[in-house]
Amino acid sequence: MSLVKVEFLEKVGIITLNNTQKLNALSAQLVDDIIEALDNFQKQKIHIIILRAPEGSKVWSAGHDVKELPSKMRDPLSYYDSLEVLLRAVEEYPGPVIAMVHGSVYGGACDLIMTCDMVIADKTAKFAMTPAKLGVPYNSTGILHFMNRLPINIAKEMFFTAELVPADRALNVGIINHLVAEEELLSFTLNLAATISTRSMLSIEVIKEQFRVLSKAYSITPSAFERVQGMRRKVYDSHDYEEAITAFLEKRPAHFKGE
Ligand code: YZS
Repeated sequence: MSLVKVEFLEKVGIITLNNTQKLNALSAQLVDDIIEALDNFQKQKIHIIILRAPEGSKVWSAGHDVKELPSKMRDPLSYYDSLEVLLRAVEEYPGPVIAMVHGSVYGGACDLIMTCDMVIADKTAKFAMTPAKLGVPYNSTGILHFMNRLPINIAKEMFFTAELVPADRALNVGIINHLVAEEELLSFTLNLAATISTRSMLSIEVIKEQFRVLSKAYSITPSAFERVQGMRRKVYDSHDYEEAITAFLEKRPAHFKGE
């Protein structure tokens, strides 16, 4: 059974993450289902996508499925990890992908909404970037997603504190494009999509690709890349990573030792 609900409404493809029992944690199966929905919309030449959770969900998505994170000694966020595959599919979709957010958004799901082209939210929306809570060495492409969207001090605060940023602050710092009343969330998002749909999709497709390519136009030396990977490896080989994942599964706070 698919973990997403797929609709076509007013020229827009709507993908609803629909595994609320697991708080829409981004498991490999949920990611596969989102990607299949995107592929089908692309084949039907549907240019604008809305990504949402079921109406009234307290949690939009709890982030990466922690139960699917590898145990110690393996990179938890390598190139082919399901979250990474999903983020690339959203970035490469040949038209705008709009995140419509009601409820809280954690970790990898926060990276997902940063990767979407726009974010529309209501006052229940909250956003937390959680790797430092789970002892995860976040990957450099993920850091770049935040650097490209937010002032660096704000991005660092999110990563360092792992605290939820409430909707009004998220609007002020630029995480979300528009903060709208709960009852207007869908109509506002559909109106925005309707405006975009009157414009040239040929033009929009290449502009999105230009933003993608130019926002990644950083070069680093091989030794800098290898040094960062080496530092990340120390983290995913550490006691702290193992302890944080175990603590999550045992539903208790993690005790970090810094090693
Ligand atoms: O006990 P059961 O089996 O019913 O399962 C519980 C939770 O274990 C499960 N669950 C998750 N399972 C896998 N991956 C998750 N991310 C996840 N989150 C929750 O869902 C069932 C219901 O959860 P409860 O905790 O009982 O629900 P509640 O008391 O309402 O609390 C909801 C929140 C969202 C506050 C709580 O579940 C929570 O803090 N979840 C973890 C949120 C989080 O930190 N996500 C980040 C995951 N990491 C990443 O995305 C990146 C890799 S990173 O770490 O780098 O940011």
